[in-house]
Amino acid sequence: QGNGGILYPQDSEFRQTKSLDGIWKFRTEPKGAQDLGIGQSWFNQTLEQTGESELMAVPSSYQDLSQDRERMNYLGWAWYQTEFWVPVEWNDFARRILIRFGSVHYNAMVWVNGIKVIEHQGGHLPFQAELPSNQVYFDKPNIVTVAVNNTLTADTVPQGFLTYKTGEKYPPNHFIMNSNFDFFNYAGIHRSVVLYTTPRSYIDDITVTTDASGTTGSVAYAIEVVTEGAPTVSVALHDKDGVIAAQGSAATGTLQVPNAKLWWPYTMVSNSSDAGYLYTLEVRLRDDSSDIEDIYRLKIGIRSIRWTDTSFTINGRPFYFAGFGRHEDFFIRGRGFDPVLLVKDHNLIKWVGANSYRTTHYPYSEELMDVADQLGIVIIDECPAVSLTLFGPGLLETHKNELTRLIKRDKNRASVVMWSVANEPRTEDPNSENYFREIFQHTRSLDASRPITIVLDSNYATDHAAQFTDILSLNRYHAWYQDQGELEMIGTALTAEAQHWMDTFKKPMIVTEYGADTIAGLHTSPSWLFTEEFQEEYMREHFKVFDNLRTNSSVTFIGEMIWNFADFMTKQEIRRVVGNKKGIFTRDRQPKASAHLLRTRYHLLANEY
Ligand code: BDP
Repeated sequence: QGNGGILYPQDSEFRQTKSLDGIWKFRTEPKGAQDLGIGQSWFNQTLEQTGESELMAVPSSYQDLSQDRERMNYLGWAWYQTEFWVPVEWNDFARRILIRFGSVHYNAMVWVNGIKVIEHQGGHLPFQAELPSNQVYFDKPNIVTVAVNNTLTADTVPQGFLTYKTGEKYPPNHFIMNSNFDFFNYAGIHRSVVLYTTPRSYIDDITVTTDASGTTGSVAYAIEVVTEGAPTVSVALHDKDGVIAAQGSAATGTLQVPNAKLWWPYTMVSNSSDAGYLYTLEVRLRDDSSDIEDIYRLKIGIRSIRWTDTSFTINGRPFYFAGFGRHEDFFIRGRGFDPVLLVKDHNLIKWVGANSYRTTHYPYSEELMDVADQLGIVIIDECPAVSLTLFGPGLLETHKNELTRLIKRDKNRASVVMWSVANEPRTEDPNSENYFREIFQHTRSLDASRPITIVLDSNYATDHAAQFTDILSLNRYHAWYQDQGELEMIGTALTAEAQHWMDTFKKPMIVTEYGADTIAGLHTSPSWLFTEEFQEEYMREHFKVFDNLRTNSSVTFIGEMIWNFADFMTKQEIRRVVGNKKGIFTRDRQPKASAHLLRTRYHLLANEY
């Protein structure tokens, strides 16, 4: 983990991909018999031979597909299995065969034909293993078995805490997993599984940092290759028409692009075809020890990001975030990747006129990030460190590793303009100070080209982490969690607070969350908590404050993101009626009255910036 590149698999002259998505076999373990499958070597048998097997879709979360109530609360290893053929032409010593998982939540072990090929920890980032050609069959089906464990601990991100409930009111061995985050702990093989090949001498990683000054763009690049002989690397930057805009003939260098077509957020250009302009960086590798060649084509946007204590600009123009917090969440598939939902969501985002979102509270799929790049939507890219508490050394190590891998995956994306290292950690705890000092240092050492933020719900006077941030990101629920229903206090509270944070830390500020649970179709007049009328009035009060802050010269206020884009699933608790209802869209993506209100505002804002 953390070593080697994790480029997205692609087909090219010298590379091939084969999807393993589809209907797999599946089973869980009997309650209280943890680790039964590993003990009985289920990876050496078919799941039918273990005595139980049901159908499971890949990718998908496994919870919502079953009629078994226990499945929703299941904790422990869940077993997946399928068969696949490897094309006989892949049986070639000049080729590597890999199996790659877009994401599996949370711990995973993978066996191919009974041999363990990888173990992996972490729910939202890709991982892969090479399959040695003497371990795969070319003349009969291969069997892949994946064991997935959704148990979180004090050292995982996010954290979870197993709690055994004992005493006469509980049955024997009664335990649950507590967590501080507000979304359902969906688990399973959440993103696509791909078998793919590369040449044996191959392009392992590409790092690109772009800049723009006037009409000239620059693309600094570094190519990492793994070769047997001496490598020759060359790069060519093609525009959308395939015309070569610049070329380089070394593994590292900087390409100058005169009259570059810059990557712009779609709200900042009048012609939508100018939004999200992507070049293709074609990287070629030749290995002189053989005839081996490799080619990888990476889509990149050329743009500049600059920030100071009083500004944030894209391509030299001030950018104001008008966006959302979101979730990868939908009926039945849970957190499983769904291209249908991806397209619908981005059509809704554009319909509302939002220019940005934060990948609350974990890295989203690579397919989704491609769409953001392509449409010109701005992303604050968040690591899965949500609601951290108890800042121990094990947690720090996991957290740093997740950041390393997130940045490795998303570093080349034009859409990503900021890293968010955590959401609502308990930063009133003095131990959080050294912890986040190290987290910020680590993140800066990996990428100095983007600002780094931490999303806080703390108090400016007792917070220990805001001092390290480039941009202040605040989550606030005035008149909702505190002072419930007292809409008239939003203006005074938020204005005073913004001023305090600004005076103390002197950084640009975004309100990254504010919101009110709203049951679609529930109406009262006058407004009352949970009604559509209340959500609208609550938003209007915030808009007034945001507009004052935007024009207040003593505060650099650079954005507002409503919580949430759509209703989403949470754990069971009495403050959540089948999930969190703060969406401006319902979970099935229909607008509440608030969506129309936000649409008017975001379109007006787009005219201003
Ligand atoms: C914030 C969290 C978010 C929750 C939201 C809420 O960042 O994950 O869903 O509150 O309570 O504290 O609706």
